[in-house]
Amino acid sequence: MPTIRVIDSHTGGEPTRLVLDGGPDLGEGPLEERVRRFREHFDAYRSAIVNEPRGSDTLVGALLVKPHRADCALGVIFFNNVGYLGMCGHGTIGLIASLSYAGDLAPGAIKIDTPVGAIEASLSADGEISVDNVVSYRSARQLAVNVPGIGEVIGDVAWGGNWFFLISQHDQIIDLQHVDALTDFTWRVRAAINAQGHPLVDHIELFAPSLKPGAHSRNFVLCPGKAYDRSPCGTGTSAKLACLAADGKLLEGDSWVQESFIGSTFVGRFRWRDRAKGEIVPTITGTAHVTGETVLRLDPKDPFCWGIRA
Ligand code: PYC
Repeated sequence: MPTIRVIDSHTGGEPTRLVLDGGPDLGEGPLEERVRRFREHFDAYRSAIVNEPRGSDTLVGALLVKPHRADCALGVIFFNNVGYLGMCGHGTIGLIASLSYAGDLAPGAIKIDTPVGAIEASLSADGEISVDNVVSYRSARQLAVNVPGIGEVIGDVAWGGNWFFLISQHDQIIDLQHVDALTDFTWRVRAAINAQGHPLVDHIELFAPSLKPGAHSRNFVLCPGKAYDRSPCGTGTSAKLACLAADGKLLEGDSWVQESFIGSTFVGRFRWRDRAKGEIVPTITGTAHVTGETVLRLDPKDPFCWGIRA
């Protein structure tokens, strides 16, 4: 019977399932090509690994692959309940914590290939993990989106390894009691911004002041498969840093402490890559905890062997 060996972890509450063996063989070539192969020929593996009954809507999968870029030591492709991610910040922190747990990684820095560019992760002796993410930038400032049933919503469009619409002006209450209302609001906003000429925006991010000492902001991030990110979202925080940098609200090297919807935090910093173009290299710092080591069984007699798919 085919099996898949995984290590599970969570980063600030958001789970990652790292596939060590038994995943699909995507061959060689640039990782953006291998993602296409994954989607077109092996998508059932994605569903088997992260969807119910083995997983859940919040789970992000990480497939370890051989890197294509010569300066990278390993490659990774992230996926979720509905598809594939360009990059994943919490997932990279989970990947590093899991490799360290497995005895495959010592403290230090490692360059990692992803479908959207090379990143660098550093593991410190105390378990803290920092990720120098792909170049991030804002592509639209204060864009007005007409959302049916809600009205005009204003936000910024930014890239942080995935595309985000970032909204600070809203009347939503960002706490756990309001999760249904927040999901409904952000899901409608996503449909409207997609319809309004931004089809690639698949993460919607709301911000509010944080009550946590030391934190600069609290967020709610709706992911493409309609689950909210339990972590502060590494790529979402990168997109936020790009907006703050462009607005002159955060200086190069200064810290931005982003609190998640459930109270976990990432520390974000940036350095300019090209100030004139508003391009930054964000660094996201956090920690992850290993929650399990599992061998998934692909039982051909199981009617839900390949996961429950919409
Ligand atoms: O941390 O970048 C992130 C992320 C994306 C989706 C879920 N988490």
